Formats: sequence, structure tokens, C-alpha cells
Amino acid sequence: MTTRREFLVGAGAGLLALSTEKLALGQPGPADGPVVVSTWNHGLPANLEAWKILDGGGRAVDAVEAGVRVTEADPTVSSVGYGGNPDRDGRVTLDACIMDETGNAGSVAFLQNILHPVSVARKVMDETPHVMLAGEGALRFAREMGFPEQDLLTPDTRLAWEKWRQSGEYKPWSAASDPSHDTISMLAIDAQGNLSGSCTTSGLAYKMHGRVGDSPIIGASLFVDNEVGAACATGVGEEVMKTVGSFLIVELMRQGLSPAEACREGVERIVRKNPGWRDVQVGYLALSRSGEVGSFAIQPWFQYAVMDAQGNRLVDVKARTAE
Ligand code: SD4
Repeated sequence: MTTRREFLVGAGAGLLALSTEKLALGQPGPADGPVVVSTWNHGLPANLEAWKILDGGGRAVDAVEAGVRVTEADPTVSSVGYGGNPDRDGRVTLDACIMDETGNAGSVAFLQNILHPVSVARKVMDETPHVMLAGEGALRFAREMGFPEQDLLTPDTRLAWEKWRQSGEYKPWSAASDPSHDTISMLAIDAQGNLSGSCTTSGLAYKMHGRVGDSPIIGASLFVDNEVGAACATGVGEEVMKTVGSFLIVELMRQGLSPAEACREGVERIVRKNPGWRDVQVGYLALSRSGEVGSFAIQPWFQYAVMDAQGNRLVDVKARTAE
């Protein structure tokens, strides 16, 4: 099969210019084949799971749900699902969302004791007339849908929380020297050229009880528009929410910016609004309808994982503080 790269190289400058022009009009051609991208290095095993569905001709929405479930179940990932850091009261509270190619979306916020919040978000999307359920109501719905309850605190996260409690310093946003953010957000294109995305997290470590971040907010942590592309976020959710980051990035792509340029502008919006921007981390990741991937972050330690027919690999992301 001819890849997009071979096609562009073989077609010469004229066609390249044409494809750039189409992009500028916000109408990129469809992707050559499936692509999945996700935040951080735990995106590698998550991508593999998503790829099983994409490679078999399945839907992107099924792939992004299956992919992040791997991270939710992994006790070594301290900011997602089982083994996620608790809030300052010692409770693991989860935020997650999912969005499909038709613009349908589902989300859960402040959900406790459920291993797979992304699948509850999927049920909210598929089985209810609503987009978002929170707290006790989300838990009741999860029970009704047959999700089992379990304690998500592990011996390791309990120990770390007890240690933190001794000082009890409440500074969850002071992320400049703390590369511990590791929410997973995932975007995918399937063989039909359809886009979907997901996001799931236990949020900032030792946050206030009841705090909800960007991760369940459609438009903040995640946005998908099948005509244009998709974007997602990781990092300090307050900054992402205040700038409606993922929606902003998709809209900038619609106006002709590449995914990387749009992610950079998403970061610039935070930099311009918040004089304390050097103390936070936010990483954006975007995927255009044509399969182009781009990313940009405030701090230099953000990485994303990308998988396509060429394989699964980790990419270091350019950062604003490194400029
Ligand atoms: C939040 N955005 O709750 C999440 C945290 C995160 O990498 O992404 N960590 O604000």
C-alpha cells in the first residue's frame, strides 16, 4: 500500500502545495490508515491494546476505550485508576470522558471505587440522554450498569499519602519540579477515517476533596471533530479548563494551523493569561483528520506515544520553557 509520505514525495511539489492549500481551507484529506496517539510513556501499552481493534477494522471509539483501560488497571501508574494518588482525604476520585466521530460524548466526574471510569463514561454516552454524571449519581449509575466496586488505593499509594500527610503541604499546582502528572488521553483514527478520543485520570495528587479537573470536561481535556481533527490534554487541569484548551486547538486546526502549531498556540494562551505559567505543566496532543500528529508542552518532560502501521514509538515533545 502506498503510504501518505510516499504519495506526497512521489507526487512532487505541485501536489504538496495542493495538499497544503487544502489544509489551509480546513479540509485535509482523510488519513491513509489507522493511527493512535496517547500521552506519556504508559501510552505505549495502551496504544497496543487500541491497535488490536484498529488493525482489525474496528471503530476508533472502541479502540480509545480499550486502550486507556490498560492504564486504568495498571497499579504502577500513579495518576490513573487503580493505584492513582488519592485526594488529601485519602480518597481516590476519578474523572474520565470519551467522544466519538459523530460528536457524541460521555463523561464522569468525582467517581469513586470503580476501576474503569472510561467505560462508565461510555455508558453515559450510549445509554443516557446526558453527557456528564458526577459523584454519587455517577456511582449509582455505574452500579446499575453492573460495574463492580473496589478499593483503588494500593499499599504504595496509601503509604505515599500517609507520608505526604505528615507535612500536608497543599500545593497541587506547583508542577515545575514535579514530573508526576501522568493522566492518559488518547486519540485515534480508524480504517474508515473516523476519529475518537478518551481521557481518564485520578487527577492531581492530594487535591481538595471534591476537586474536579479538566479530564471529564468536553472541550477542555478532549475534543473531537471528525471534519477537522482531535485534541487532548494532560497536566494542570485548571489551566486547561480556563482556556478550553482542546476545543481551542481543534478550532485552530479548522482555521488551517497544523496540529503542532495549534498545540503551541494552546500553550501560548496559558502563557499570556497566567504570570505563574512557569510553575505549571500542561501538554497538548493533536491529531488531524489526515493523520498528522502534533504536540507542545510548557515543561520539557512531556512525551507521547504514537502507533500506526510503522509501529509504536515514544516521541519527546518541545517545550515552552526550553525556548
Ligand atoms: C487534572 N489534567 O486532574 C489532570 C491531571 C493530569 O497529568 O493530567 N495529570 O488536572
